[in-house]
Amino acid sequence: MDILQCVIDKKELTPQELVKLYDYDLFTLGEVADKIRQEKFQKQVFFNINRHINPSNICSDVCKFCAFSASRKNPNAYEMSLEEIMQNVEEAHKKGAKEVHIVSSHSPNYTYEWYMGMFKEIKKAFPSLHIKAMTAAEVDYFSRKFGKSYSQVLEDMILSGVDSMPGGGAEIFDEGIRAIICQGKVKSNEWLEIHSLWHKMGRHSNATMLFGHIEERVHRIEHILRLKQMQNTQNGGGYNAFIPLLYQKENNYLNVKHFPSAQEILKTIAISRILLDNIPHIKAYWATLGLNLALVAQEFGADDIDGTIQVESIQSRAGAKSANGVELEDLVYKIKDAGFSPVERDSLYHIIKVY
Ligand code: V47
Repeated sequence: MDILQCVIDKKELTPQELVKLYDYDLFTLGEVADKIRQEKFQKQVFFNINRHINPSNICSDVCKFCAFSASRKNPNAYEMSLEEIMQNVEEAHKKGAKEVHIVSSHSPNYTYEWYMGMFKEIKKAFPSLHIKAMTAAEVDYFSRKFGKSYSQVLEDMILSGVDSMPGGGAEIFDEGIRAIICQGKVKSNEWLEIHSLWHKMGRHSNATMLFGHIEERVHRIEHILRLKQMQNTQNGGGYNAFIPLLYQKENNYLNVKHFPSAQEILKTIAISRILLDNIPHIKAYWATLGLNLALVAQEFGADDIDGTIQVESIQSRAGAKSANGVELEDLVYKIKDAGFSPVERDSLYHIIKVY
């Protein structure tokens, strides 16, 4: 059976059948993925001017892949005050950021009111700034810690000024793998439920997949299929982008010795584009891939690269070269040099400027 042709013909296949997509050579997969990408977005590469803010790294959870958490291998514990966070936001705004991406550890110290109050302060001071904040893992943590339903937490986020949700905390949905790499964290069903509730409230989010650690190819396929299925349901339709996050192996407890090859990485991105015909954008997150591979990924189905970031603390602690973000000028230059058209977008993919 020609599995790739079956997928193109929109035939329903099992994960065990779909995993055979990896047996095709990279260029065959790339050609199909690129055709879909070009039909949707031609030669555009989307990015935004954004700033990542991580209020604290003191974490109640024990995810083995994490090098950011001060409760694991990071000796530099910190906790930002509201004043410090506001200084960060102001600086970002001055540098042209249209979005702040706020994700924290599961801090045992911040109160619910303090956290929601932080969003309110940001929105009050910078009403035009898009707040992308709170992964589903954080929503689940808040719900358990403060005895509130998911809906209550999500409603409070909206009332406090959160505009959209990032895709973090999804890791890999397979519960067997989750039990090894992130026991105690939000379960896959709950992760999906939280995003579904958020979409039902008329809001958008992204979805990530952490790959290249101890998971198998079939787990990636299953992960992608569960997102595809949810996006198809009545409450779905709210995912803007799928983001395959390449695992970074330093300074953590997972003890993965090897990085996947560029071929395996690009095949994973191409397969994501081919299978996820109902999620508009595939983001090649440059902080995990490196800027050059993220640009090559644009020829294999990806159409987005994330943004300037300014400060990056999660992946860089685990070995990525992304600690200081990337200058807008360099990003634009590299996208053009790769033969693409750099398109600055807002957080919901409205075009702001074509460079
Ligand atoms: O969920 C943690 C990942 C994620 C490692 O929605 C690691 O636009 C690689 O979700 N190697 C948080 N990854 C970041 C995230 C994100 C990033 C950029 C854009 C968006 C978006 C979302 O970081 C976590 C976890 O999967 N992570 N440790 C590591 N060692």
